[in-house]
Amino acid sequence: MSVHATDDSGLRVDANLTIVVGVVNEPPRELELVGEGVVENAPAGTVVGSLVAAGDPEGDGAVGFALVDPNAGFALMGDTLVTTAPLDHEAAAEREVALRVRDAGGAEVVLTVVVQVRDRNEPPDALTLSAVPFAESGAAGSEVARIVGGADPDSGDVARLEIWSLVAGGRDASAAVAVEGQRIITTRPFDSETEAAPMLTVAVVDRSGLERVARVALVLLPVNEAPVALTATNLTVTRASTATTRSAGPCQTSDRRALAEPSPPRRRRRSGSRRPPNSSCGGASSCSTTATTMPSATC
Ligand SMILES: [Ca+2]
Ligand SMILES: [Ca+2]
Ligand SMILES: [Ca+2]
Ligand SMILES: [Ca+2]
Repeated sequence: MSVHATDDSGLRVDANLTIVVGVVNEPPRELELVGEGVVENAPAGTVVGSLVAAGDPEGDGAVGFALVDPNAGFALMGDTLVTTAPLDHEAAAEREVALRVRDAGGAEVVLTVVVQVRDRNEPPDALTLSAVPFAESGAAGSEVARIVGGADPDSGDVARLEIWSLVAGGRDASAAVAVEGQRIITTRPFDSETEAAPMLTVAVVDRSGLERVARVALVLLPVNEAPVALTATNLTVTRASTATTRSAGPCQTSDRRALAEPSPPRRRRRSGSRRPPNSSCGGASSCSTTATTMPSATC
């Protein structure tokens, strides 16, 4: 390099300068992660890829890597990057990992690689059912259970809710309940005498068929109900004052009269006298009937 200097009177002097550029070791300028990333939810220790440094001016390459944050979900095995915990694609589809890269001359630089966390279909979230007590004979639309959870974690996937059964096991399409938002409601009245302790099974199923199942015992409250019409067959009526009972044969007129009217006080019979039969029941104190509806049936 040539330089010159000139004073106020115009005198000038020229000189040649030589600049010597010293050699300084520089670290690599690039870092690549060779691999296909990792599938979400893969177990700890899954290999993510291999680290390859490049762009070192001296061409001496990298001799060591170190994680800037050793608690970021990754670990190093030599120049191989592995996971230390399952990763979630929906939480972060890409993860940046900062590494300290050192060359053979000891020059260091911090460079970053990007880990691709690949998606996979996952089942719906856990499903919880809580029973809501409801009265028998109530109108359709009564709430019997409430749903919590069951959302699908995958983007664009919507799990559908299905009623599987009102009894333990199996899939009963004839269930007398339906889904209304986060509620399970009746589609008809229930009867506590014939449907005591119904067990409800509900599932959420995603588009690929992955499912979560929940069960709950419904709380059906009995209601005091009016008596229903009484029908009797082969009814036997026994007069308390006698010990014998007949169970066969239709009632005769005299039987009805005897049962409908109070018996007169008994007179003392003379010794040796005999009471004649006074009815077609042969004097029996009881009879049977195959009819009909109480209380019109008097025998
Ligand atoms: Ca270097
Ligand atoms: Ca996920
Ligand atoms: Ca997923
Ligand atoms: Ca899914």
